[in-house]
Amino acid sequence: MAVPNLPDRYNASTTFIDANLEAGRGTKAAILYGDQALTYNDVAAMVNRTGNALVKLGVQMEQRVMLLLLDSPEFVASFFGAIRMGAVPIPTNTLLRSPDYEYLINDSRAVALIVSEPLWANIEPIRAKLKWLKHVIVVGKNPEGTLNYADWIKNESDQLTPADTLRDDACFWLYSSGTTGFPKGAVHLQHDMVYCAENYARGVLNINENDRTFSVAKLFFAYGLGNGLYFPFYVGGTTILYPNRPEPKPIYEVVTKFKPTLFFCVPTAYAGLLAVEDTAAYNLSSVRLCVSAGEALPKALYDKWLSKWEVEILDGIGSTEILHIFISNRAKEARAGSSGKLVPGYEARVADENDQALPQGEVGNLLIRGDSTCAYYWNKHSRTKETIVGEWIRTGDKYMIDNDGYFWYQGRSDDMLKVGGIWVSPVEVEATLISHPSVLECAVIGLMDKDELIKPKAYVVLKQGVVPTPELESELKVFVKDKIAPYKYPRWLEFVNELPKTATGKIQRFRLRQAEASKS
Ligand code: 3UK
Repeated sequence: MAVPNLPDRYNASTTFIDANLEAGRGTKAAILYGDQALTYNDVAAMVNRTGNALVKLGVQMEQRVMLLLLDSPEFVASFFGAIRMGAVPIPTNTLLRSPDYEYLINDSRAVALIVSEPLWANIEPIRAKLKWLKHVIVVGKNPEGTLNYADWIKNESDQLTPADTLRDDACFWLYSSGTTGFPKGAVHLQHDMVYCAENYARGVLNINENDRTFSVAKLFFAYGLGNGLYFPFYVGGTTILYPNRPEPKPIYEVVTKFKPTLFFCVPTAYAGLLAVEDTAAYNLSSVRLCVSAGEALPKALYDKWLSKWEVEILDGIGSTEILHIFISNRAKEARAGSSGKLVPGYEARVADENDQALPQGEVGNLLIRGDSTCAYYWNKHSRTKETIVGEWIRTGDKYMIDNDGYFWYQGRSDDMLKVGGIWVSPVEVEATLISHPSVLECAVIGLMDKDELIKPKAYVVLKQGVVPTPELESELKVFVKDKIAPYKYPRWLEFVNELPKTATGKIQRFRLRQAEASKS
């Protein structure tokens, strides 16, 4: 096993909080957040106060606590505070819409929700429909019927003995979306974070206590949670947290001001950063390594970044189910356009449709074995069995391994799109478009933009008598943006007379993809 032996009785908060105090880092900065600097002592006290406040509310071991939080010290304290008292936090995407939250909160049966004030507006209209939710705690100004986070923890003790959890107990969940159906809650165990921190963060990035991390990907993503929280806390480093929308200029400003040594981003945001023309005021000289994940990093972006900022981007592939990156490029050995080589602690198999291993050099389905894989999907037995096969997990990705052991991404085996590093289901976008009174039918596929990054394109057949106009095109895009998470809207929309279909009437997205490919 590629991680330190953990005792049977183990609570993950001890590795990421207590160990830093024991190592004498109590007065060292753990979190930089605007003009605040929180030491490891401050963080430990806040974690324990939050844990004690949850105990006082009557939250029990194994019960879920939903976190709808911007990147902030409160996120950190809620996440580790819940783990410490034995509850199971669920960091949740802050970019979704009320119906999404209604599903997630009811599906998880969370008994408590900790929410940032600006996000409360998504919860208020559905509050009455949340069957199991007993307590709402708001970070910031709180409406009636909810608790105010700062007041809630103020008088609690800053000491809390960790709950008597086991190494293999549930620790936290992360929801992941699929092509059809609702998102699935991936149940991660107490030992998963330490596995990723040791094998990827230490093994590949060589992270150490002098590192300062800044993750453009937010903490609610599996990617951001490692980058911006449990990686730096594993080695007693410092994390820079930024609560706002990660637009290119503010990202550059944060990097210039707070001087991270490790910078984590997604390809779409690298493209956005490279599109900023005047960067004279910005300085990236503190950064020793840049990391990219979430979607494949095109070689052109790697090259442009290297020549502009003289620092490499290490592309690596991870997933919510495996928790973090399991194949990655290494410093000074990166092959642009590839995902790199296996991370220690993980094994890979490239197989055909019958799960038979393929000869090296052929394209097939990627399966991974490693001990950070989630135990199962909550309430979703068939989906669990389709995805997790004994010790192996199907990633849903197509890969080819070259002679030197580098892995080359070849696309998905389903129709799912990664847009700006976040899942978009074409089926959900299509269903939304069809709910517009002018639309008869439609199909959505992924198309490459000028940076070779995938964005959704919709083909729309209008109802009889409806005239296709540029105004209607804009109206339909806005319609989607208003109904579902805005990053899912089609960047291009083409009106067509008919869609390619099978004899049984199923829309053939692959024929649309082929038609687009033959255009270029
Ligand atoms: C795709 C990539 C090519 C691939 C993630 C780092 O993205 C993460 O998790 P998700 O569950 O998505 C997983 C899927 O995204 N993908 C991710 N990275 C790459 N494709 N090259 C890449 N470098 O389809 C994968 O199956 O949202 C990323 C760390 C933790 C993560 N959860």
